[in-house]
Amino acid sequence: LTIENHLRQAIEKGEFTLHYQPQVELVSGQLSGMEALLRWHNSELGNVPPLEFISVAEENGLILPIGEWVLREACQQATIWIKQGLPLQRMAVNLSVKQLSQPDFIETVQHILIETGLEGHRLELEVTESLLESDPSRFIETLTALKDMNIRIAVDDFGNGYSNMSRMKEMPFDCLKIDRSFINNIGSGSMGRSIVSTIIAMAKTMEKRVIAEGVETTSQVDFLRIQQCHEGQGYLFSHPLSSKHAEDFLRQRQ
Ligand code: G
Ligand code: G
Ligand code: MN
Ligand code: NA
Repeated sequence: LTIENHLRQAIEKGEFTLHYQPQVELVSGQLSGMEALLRWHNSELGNVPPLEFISVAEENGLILPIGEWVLREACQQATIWIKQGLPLQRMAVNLSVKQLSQPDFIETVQHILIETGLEGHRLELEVTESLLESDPSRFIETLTALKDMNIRIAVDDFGNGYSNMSRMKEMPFDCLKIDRSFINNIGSGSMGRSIVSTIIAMAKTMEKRVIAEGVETTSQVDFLRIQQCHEGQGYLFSHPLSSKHAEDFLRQRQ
């Protein structure tokens, strides 16, 4: 069987799980949220990394049911943790541009929030910068409708793709996630640092929150704090965790 055939059956066979990676406020050290990350284990293929199967799923349309499964599962889990009084402010979920392009996407999200009992302000949706490449205006309506539901919108992998200030300004984003390749270069010279501080300054000019991805060292955190980056995510704080380990992590922070 090809990866595609296995992927078709993966939801009904219960082969997907979510892992959760903590996001931390850099000044207070408090947990701000968790990002849900999709994991696929198939008995024949073993663990297949998202980078390998998400592009396949985007090509054959399976990203729609898979993405819906992810959103429902992440919202359900967030509701459970919040009801238990655990200190989770927000759950972040990755979206494919394909999902956002569906005419019924807003209805789907509304339905899942009602079904799972999660309040809109507890949800953050991550879209990639590639959204801005073709015709970003066609997404403004959808993003605005999400904002009207108090959902936060984050631009993932920021800095990697095409973006310009004027287009960015028109888009109703709340938050920029600086791609980890830039964070990785903080320690390798003044050029790497000045790129990061420029991205942060640009985000602040646009009045967006900034999250640094792929934070691995304390010296990176020190630099990011001085630059007044709001939040960080990365192995320094925690690897992505299974739901059980994520729950333990939340309990320790209670
Ligand atoms: O840990 P990691 O290997 O999970 O993630 C690799 C890539 O897969 C990241 O770019 C991440 O955004 C993407 N990814 C992880 N989970 C999901 C998901 O549920 N939906 C989409 N569209 N992308 C995801
Ligand atoms: O594109 P997105 O931000 O959704 O991707 C998240 C990916 O980054 C996941 O594959 C996750 O496992 C990975 N990741 C998270 N923290 C770190 C880190 O500190 N270093 C590295 N190298 N990868 C990380
Ligand atoms: Mn992401
Ligand atoms: Na990213």
